[in-house]
Amino acid sequence: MSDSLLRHIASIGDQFAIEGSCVEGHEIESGHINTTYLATYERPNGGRKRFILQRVNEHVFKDPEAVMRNVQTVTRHINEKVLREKKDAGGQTLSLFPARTGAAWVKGEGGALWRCYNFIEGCHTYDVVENTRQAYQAAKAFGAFQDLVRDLPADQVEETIPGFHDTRARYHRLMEVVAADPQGRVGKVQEEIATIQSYEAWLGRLLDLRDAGEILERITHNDTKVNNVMIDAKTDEAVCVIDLDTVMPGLSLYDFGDLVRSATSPVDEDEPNTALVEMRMPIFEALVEGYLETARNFLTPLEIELLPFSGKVISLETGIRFLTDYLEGDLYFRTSRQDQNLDRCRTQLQLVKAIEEQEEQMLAFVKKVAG
Ligand code: ADP
Ligand code: GN1
Ligand code: MG
Repeated sequence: MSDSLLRHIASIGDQFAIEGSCVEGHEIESGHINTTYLATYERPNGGRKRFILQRVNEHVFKDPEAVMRNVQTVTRHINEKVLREKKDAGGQTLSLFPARTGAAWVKGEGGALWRCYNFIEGCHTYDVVENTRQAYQAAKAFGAFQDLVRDLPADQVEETIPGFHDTRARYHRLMEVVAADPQGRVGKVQEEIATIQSYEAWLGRLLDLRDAGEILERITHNDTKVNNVMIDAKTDEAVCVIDLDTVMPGLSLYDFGDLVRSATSPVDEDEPNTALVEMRMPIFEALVEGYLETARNFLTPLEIELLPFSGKVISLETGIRFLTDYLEGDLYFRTSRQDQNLDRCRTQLQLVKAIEEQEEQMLAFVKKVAG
């Protein structure tokens, strides 16, 4: 921890109504979007308390204040319900810690918008799921989360990223970027483009079903990557769903699908050796069991049947997004090395293939569990 980083973190944290002084701080780099610091404060009585300080990425979120209004609405709704119904997914809940002014966020240099959350103690987030219990717990927690927010009136939640899971629009955008080739990288990714094009027939299927009224839009999380749930380090129990910036109207299936995408592979999302990517069936089974435990009461039979497909479609969508960002010069997702977004794209396409190969067994399992 450098002195200048500590001073920087303290200069942000001190604007929140935290007692005492900032004695430790470091950056958490597991998310691809926001800037996240862990700050430890020493209280006047000598006790220590930890906080998360987070800068909303204003390149990704064009209206960061709308994001904050949503986060306020969602955290309040959940906290009230959990208190009233004692219906908590695991134990702790996420709350915004107020600024000294009483506001829910502070404005820093260059218009940066910072917020402060309670630190969820005793937990880890996993980029790669280690066992079926973690998978079961994560899916159960996201199902419970969907159940908690689905009664939020749609007019109380703003669309923080328009068309976020419009897979078809994501595809057309990729094709535009391929045509423009702003960084001269298209030559290197012909194979990936051809693979993506070969999937065009089914990539809009969930959207078509939504438009036909066959599957319903609800308020959903929309970023259910498995490292967006805090898992108890000792018991592997899911304690709290985090990363609420994209809670808005969406399809429950995109949430489940993103769990399949992010939890079933045994290697990191940016693994350069795609031969190591797999869709681990026992992890998928645990995801289905955990998710149905909390989501069965509101999912329709058609949605349940589409659970395996949802993993395939969001792996493709995410692959498309990584490739688009690679071709545009790595402007959206945080990268720490060259070709990282390309490697990320390739793992996603490998997952699509792995899911396609096992889709029948996946569906057979879903049918068995759903009865
Ligand atoms: P991003 O949008 O960049 O993904 P996240 O909100 O997911 O940002 O936060 C990034 C990481 O920071 C998470 O994966 C988690 O490890 C950690 N984190 C975020 N919020 C908390 C919290 N309230 N308590 C503990 N850790 C947190
Ligand atoms: C981003 O913020 P993070 O790292 O939890 C992204 C998701 C992608 C994911 C891919 C707001 O999630 O949509 O699926 O990266 N979040 C946003 O790893 O774009
Ligand atoms: Mg995150």
